[in-house]
Amino acid sequence: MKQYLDLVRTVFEQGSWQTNRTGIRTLSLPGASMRFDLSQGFPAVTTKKLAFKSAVGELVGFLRGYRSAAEFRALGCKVWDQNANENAAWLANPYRLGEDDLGPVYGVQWRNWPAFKALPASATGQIADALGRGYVRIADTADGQVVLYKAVDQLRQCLDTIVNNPSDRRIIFHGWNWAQLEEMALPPCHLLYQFLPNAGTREISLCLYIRSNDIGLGTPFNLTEGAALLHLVGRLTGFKPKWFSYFIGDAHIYENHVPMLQQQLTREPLPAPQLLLSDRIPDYAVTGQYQPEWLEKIEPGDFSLHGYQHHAPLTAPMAV
Ligand code: UFP
Repeated sequence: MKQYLDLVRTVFEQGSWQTNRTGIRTLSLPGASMRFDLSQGFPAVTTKKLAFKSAVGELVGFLRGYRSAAEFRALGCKVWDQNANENAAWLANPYRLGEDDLGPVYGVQWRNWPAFKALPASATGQIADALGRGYVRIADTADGQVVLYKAVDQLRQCLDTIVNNPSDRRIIFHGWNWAQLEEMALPPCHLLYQFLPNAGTREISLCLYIRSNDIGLGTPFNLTEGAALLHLVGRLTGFKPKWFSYFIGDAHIYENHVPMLQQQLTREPLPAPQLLLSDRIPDYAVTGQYQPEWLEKIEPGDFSLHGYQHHAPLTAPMAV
């Protein structure tokens, strides 16, 4: 994880102080990236202890389309508690459904993106095509439009395409849904995922774009989740995880994280661990049977780190 320390160093050297909605200033740098070869190990931060269980718990909650901090807590992940129940803007938001509600955050978009079409009632061929694609007719408007709806399981569609058409360059899922941004406790930070399978080598890579990343607390977490997701998708589709490219829009260090990160810069990174996925997750490359339902059946305990060495734990407060 030398790349993580290089990123921290770069932001210290080139970032500029900025204000933001949290009231805690950040040293911010517009644009940063890292690229990890997952065949060489898992990108776990080693210059402090990674909250691995919490990170994979959050990932599992996303895979299940959860929208409540209580559901995330039940998976061993408490990172949503403050955003659900202590963020003043969210507490006053008319879309908030009460204690622990987060709104239609990440997983809802990943698994149930609400898609609408409005077609002229006279376009019977188009309407028939939409119905054939799983859309449901929900309204006929006074001005002659037919409104159709379906919930798109973006992630499942990505897996289907990886299996059926791995040379496709459109294997994307997205979290940034304009129609629902104001209904969320937090608009998505990690928002664009693209899978890149290589049918020849049977390797699969992931490009991830994160619009806003808290380098002290968020980056180690998001690296873990993205890499763990790629391992899972690879297992279910019969590809070996290879490159994990990680792009950040606003890369920032909160002022109250500076001592923690300075301390990490004095520490020597340790060798990367390996990610182990439980044997109960079927390997498509071995079984030849496509079982995407494991996207929902997986449990946090199905992920573990082998050979994880790390320096002493360090903590800092999360900006809400
Ligand atoms: N943040 C992350 N990663 C995440 C996540 C949030 O780094 O997965 F959900 C951080 C980035 C930023 C804050 O510091 O949370 C979100 O604030 P804003 O919406 O103002 O960018």
